[in-house]
Amino acid sequence: MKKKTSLIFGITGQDGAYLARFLLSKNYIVHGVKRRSSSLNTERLDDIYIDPHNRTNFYLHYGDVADSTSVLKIISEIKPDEIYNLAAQSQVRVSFDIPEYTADVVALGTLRILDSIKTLKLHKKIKYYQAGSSEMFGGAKPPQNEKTNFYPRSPYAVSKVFAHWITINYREAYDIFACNGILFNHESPFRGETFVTKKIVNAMCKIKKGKQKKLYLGNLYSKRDWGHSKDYVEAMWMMMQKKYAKDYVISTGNQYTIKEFINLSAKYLRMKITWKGKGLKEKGFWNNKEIISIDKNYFRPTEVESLLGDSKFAKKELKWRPKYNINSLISEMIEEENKKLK
Ligand code: NDP
Ligand code: GDR
Repeated sequence: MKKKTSLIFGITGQDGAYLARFLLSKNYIVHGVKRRSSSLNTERLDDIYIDPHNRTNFYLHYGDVADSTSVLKIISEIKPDEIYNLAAQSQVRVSFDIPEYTADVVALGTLRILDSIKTLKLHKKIKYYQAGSSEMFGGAKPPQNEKTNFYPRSPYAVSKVFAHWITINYREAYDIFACNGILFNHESPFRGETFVTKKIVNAMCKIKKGKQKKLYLGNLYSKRDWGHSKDYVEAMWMMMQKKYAKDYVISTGNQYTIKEFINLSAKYLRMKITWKGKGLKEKGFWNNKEIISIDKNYFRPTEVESLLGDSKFAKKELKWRPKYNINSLISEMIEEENKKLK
């Protein structure tokens, strides 16, 4: 049987790295788009990015979703069966500092890919996946599912709402198989170091080994529904195997505060944290040492307080089930970080 060809925008990120491995395991030919950067950004792909001269199933191309000529050129050359658009300036806090850039990449980047498919008349061949986010629900009351109204609370989330609706618009207007995954937070050892779970795990491991003194955080009381990236990239692929494109919420259905995430990580590391004080003065102690403090710079101008996904639709239609829970997620992140520290 002819191998399927996939093209991943955002292949160098957390999900891109897991999705590439997953698709290779399904016998796909995988193409990925990487940005030019002054230092290497392919660290998460190192073990699959072996000798480029002896490869027949994995290829990287320079490109940028802010540059429509590169998007059009890559799609017209590869003519993939499936496109996964994972490219984004994905840091919510940073989107308040660089709102225009965030909108360009997240909102218009999506449009550039969809419009290339249309312009190249590849709408009958290519299936398109859009990386939507629970951040689009923002201030909406939990639990959130496909029928919940969006209430985005950051330039990032507003841009993702545009991306969501332009995906539906191109599906309806030009008959493109284009689906939106509305994914709740998902983490892993590959998670970027500025996201809260990875920041906590890395710091706690280092503090335990005496390699770091303190961890500074923002809001400890927002609640998130955290899954594992490996489970979530499988859901992306499952959506793309359906006959008709639809939109699906992907989540675990369990939520924890940031403080609970710290306590669970500490428990796994056998560190007993004692909490004292309130608000900006709240502090975490271990062995009578102050190891956690609040820094108001990590707060957001508008916060998303409570995300809790209801993914019954995906469970029914896709038969998707997460394999990880919060404890196996945390233990894997800690084990991998400890290996690095050795
Ligand atoms: P990452 O931030 O780890 O990865 C983002 C990827 O996009 C990187 O490969 C990055 O490249 C690339 N990228 C950034 N800007 C551009 C650009 N202008 N042109 C081309 N590529 C670009 O995100 P995740 O892997 O965690 O998430 C994947 C997608 O899913 C994102 O769209 C994110 O918004 C969305 N999402 C993520 C969730 C999560 O919890 N992880 C939940 C819901 C949605 P580089 O490596 O060079 O920076
Ligand atoms: P989020 O993830 O904004 O949900 O977006 P992040 O891990 O950045 O924040 C989660 C919550 O933790 C609070 N928080 C802190 N966050 C960070 N980054 N750093 C801190 O020091 C800190 N202290 C407290 C935040 O205020 C927030 O409430 C992620 C990204 O992957 C998006 O791209 C994706 O769309 C959503 O998840 C679903």
